[in-house]
Amino acid sequence: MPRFYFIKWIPILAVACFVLHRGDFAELSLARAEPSQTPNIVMIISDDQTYRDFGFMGNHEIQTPHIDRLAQQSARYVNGYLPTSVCSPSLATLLTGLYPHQSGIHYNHPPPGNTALNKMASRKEYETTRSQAFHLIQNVDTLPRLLAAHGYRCLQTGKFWEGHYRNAGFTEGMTIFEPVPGQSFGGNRKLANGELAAHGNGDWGLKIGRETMQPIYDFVRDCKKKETPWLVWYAPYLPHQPHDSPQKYFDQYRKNPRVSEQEIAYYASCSQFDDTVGDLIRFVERESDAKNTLFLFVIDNGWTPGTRPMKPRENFHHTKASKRSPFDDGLRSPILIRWDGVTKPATHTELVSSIDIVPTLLQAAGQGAAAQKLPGVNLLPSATGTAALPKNRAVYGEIFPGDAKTLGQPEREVAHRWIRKGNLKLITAHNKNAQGKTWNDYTRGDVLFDLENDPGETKNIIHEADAAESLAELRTLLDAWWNPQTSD
Ligand SMILES: [Ca+2]
Repeated sequence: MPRFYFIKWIPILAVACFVLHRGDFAELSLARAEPSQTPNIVMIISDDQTYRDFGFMGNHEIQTPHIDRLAQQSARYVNGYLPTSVCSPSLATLLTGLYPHQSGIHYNHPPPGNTALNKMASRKEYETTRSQAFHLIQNVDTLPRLLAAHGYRCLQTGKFWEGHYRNAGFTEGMTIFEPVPGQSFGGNRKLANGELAAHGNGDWGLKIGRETMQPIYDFVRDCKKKETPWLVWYAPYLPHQPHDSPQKYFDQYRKNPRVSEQEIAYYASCSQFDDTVGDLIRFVERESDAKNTLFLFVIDNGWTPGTRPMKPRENFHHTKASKRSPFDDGLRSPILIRWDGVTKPATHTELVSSIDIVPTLLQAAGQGAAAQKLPGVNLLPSATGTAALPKNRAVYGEIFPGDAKTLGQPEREVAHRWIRKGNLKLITAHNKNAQGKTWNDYTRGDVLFDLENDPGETKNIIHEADAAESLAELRTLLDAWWNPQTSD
């Protein structure tokens, strides 16, 4: 090669090397910046815990160090709401991304209701009757069904009201709609002929957390070995009653004069639950790939201990204004999202809802088209710090009796609708009886609260003149969301 040729090529080679070099770096930085399209997902769902009852939410007496640590590492949505305040329909929203009136799953117990189900003569009759509602979950694009269609393995553990885990599209699970001999803390009903039936709230799945974490550990290890993305539904029957935690959890609170008798057993169960969350997260950090795992935390509904004791003596009734009610003690939950290297630890004070969780998780798993069909908002842009949430968003929900009289007619069953926008919350009353009472008599008619000045929701301002304009706006928004008109 003549010398001038070589000289001529030097700058070109140098530029090519530089470009290649830059390209290498670009590829590396791209690999760091672009999250996996198939992150593993852990859904951690507390059962019956009031939104305040965590260290990170301002309760200085309760001990929840592991959830506090998760919160510290997460995008923290501290003003989260649940569309409804009782187990089954709230969990159904976390499976379907739909409001109860949209999925049709607005009850704990399908027709003819809990009392009538428990009076049935045989397990066969009980199971046949309860099964008549399972088409509602079988015929919808649930989160696990959509993920499984894209190569995920999805494990159900704990609370699950939809019969066999396969009904909701899980590929593996613990709940099989069969009673559990000898299980004392839930899952069974004893029928008139002495047979046990699966109560419908999780049966074998309820062993998770209370007795063992092994099914999750085995599942995650196997998925890792086979390089399969996975989803874990961890919804233990905690801190749900019975508040029968091991003694060490009671001992944490017995000597604290600021913790009342009725709080001790409940707080003990909260701490027991918190320990299991710590075990689960540590396991994923140690044996799986925490960098490629999205942790999602939410409560299914609130539960505030009242002062009235129950049997056994550790148990107390909950306040009327918490579980099942249209009030904040039943309806609020912090929502936490931790995805290391993708989400940013930060506190978000805008209103969000558990209706946002399924679209957020679908988006994280690269299924944006499915996410966009749902009513919720994708929280990832705010969680990653790339876009703020709207400041003036309204959140919505609905309260139904625990027992459904009918399927497919939510307008005939709904007891309350509610909307919160800014500091104002409107609760409307529906399907009143002849005495003008709604189910459980939570409100007589519609009520409006200013949650900034009245967080306990005790002062109804619906007739105050200066609230009239806001009230009209809330009514318009609520009706545009869902107006439950009956045909008669
Ligand atoms: Ca619950």
